[in-house]
Amino acid sequence: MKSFLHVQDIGDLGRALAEAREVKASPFAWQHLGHNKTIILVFFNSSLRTRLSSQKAALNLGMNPIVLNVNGDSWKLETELGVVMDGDKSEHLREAIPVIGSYCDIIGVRSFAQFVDREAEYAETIINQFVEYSGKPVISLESATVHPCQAFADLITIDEYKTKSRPKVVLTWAPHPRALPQAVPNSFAEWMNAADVDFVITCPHGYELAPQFAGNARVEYDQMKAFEGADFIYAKNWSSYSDYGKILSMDMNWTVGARQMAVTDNAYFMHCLPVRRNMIVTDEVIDSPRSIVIPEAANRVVSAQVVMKRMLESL
Ligand code: AN0
Ligand code: CP
Repeated sequence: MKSFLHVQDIGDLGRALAEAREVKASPFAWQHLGHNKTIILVFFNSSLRTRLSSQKAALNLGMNPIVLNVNGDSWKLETELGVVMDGDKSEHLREAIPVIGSYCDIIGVRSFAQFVDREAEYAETIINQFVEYSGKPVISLESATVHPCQAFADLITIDEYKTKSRPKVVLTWAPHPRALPQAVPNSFAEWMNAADVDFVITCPHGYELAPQFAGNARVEYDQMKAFEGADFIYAKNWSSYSDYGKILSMDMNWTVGARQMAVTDNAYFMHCLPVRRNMIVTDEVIDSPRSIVIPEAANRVVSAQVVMKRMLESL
């Protein structure tokens, strides 16, 4: 695997889930693969789960992880080509990427959307420069439009908890005070569309995801209707794709609470975290026995480990 951004990069989902179960049952069985191998994790943005789970996955595989916090530890990096570098950025990605590549065997990159240029961000220009100029396999740790390690962990979690062969999975928008990227819902939609689930997206008008991610998923603008009979509720805020990066609603009726959960089929509640309580979800729902946000986060080690294992096997 040369890069991990999209669901197609992992190949057959049944096989990937079987491998996830093996990795989870025997996390240290592939320590030889990572012997004398190094992964560099480059963070342009904050993280708790991705940073720790990626390092843990690398350690489980016997690999040495190195974390670089751009904007904190390193020179500020220029990402635009052709600019006169007379500002606060001391180094360009064109040099930084091959240098990073020369120190490691795999690279992970976190680089959020900044809502400046939709076309450039949806072309994934930053992470694609890593793919092009590093010569090493590259993992998206949430790039401008996707968060595949999260979506894979979400699929693993749904596979573990489902009690029906084809569960109903609902992705619901929920309010948030700051403009957030579309990466998490984009990837979740992409992966659910590829999985054997009955997938519904519910959001206010104007929050429709980009067509390449929404695919043929059913879109329901009435949240209560969408929740009827659901087996999994996946909450997330995102900003508008059509009115790029804008907050169009702060309607607290969309906050997931007991009222909406009551019309589901005793659904499990999921969220990628970090979550703002009583904005996205009420305390009552996230603290209920049907909330699986912690095992979901724990599965981030498993998804990252399967991806790194595949990359090490193909070095
Ligand atoms: C980020 C986002 O919504 O993309 C990261 C989620 C994994 N969330 C925040 O910035 C709060
Ligand atoms: N879910 C997730 O990616 O969390 P972090 O932003 O803390 O890494």
